[in-house]
Amino acid sequence: MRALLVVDVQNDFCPGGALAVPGGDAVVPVINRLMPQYSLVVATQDWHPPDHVSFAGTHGLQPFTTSVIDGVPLDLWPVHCVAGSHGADFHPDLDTVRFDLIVRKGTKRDREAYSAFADPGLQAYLKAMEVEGIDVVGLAFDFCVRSSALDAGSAGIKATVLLEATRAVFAENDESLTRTLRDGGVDVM
Ligand code: VGL
Ligand code: ZN
Repeated sequence: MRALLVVDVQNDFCPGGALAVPGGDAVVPVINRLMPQYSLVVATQDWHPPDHVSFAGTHGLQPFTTSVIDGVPLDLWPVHCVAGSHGADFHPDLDTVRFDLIVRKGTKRDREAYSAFADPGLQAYLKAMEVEGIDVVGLAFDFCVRSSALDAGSAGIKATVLLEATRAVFAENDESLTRTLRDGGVDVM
């Protein structure tokens, strides 16, 4: 079976949101059209505590920088997708009734989690549902979509990123990103 993985199509990643991805909301109608074509649809939500380690303010640092914190390099962001906030809600036009499973990630204060597979639950679920391949869509192409697609491969699930249904935060990386993904065994189309 093939499943669709809808990554982080949340208000904060759409125009007007705290960590807006340029054109992020444009993926919504495309994803709504895709979902009925899959027998299984899994959605993720970035879901952070208010003092999450990825928030620049937690460290008194500037967002959109990378810092080494406790020995590990970490991308620092504005406060976004705080658990239960409007920014963490799915985009209002997204057909959420199509979701079979919702995975929340980045829920632990001290741990960043870009990948839907950061927690072993999703891999176990997909295995139980006999999913062999997933198509990955949503936001953002250069962070959570990328990381989820690469991790799927390590979990033994063939991943394909559908370019028409994803957008990047930093758009200038699109081509090198596609190369990185293909080198990691992910199809991009
Ligand atoms: C994401 C930055 C921070 C994403 C999440 O969903 O791609 N990016 N948190
Ligand atoms: Zn986040």
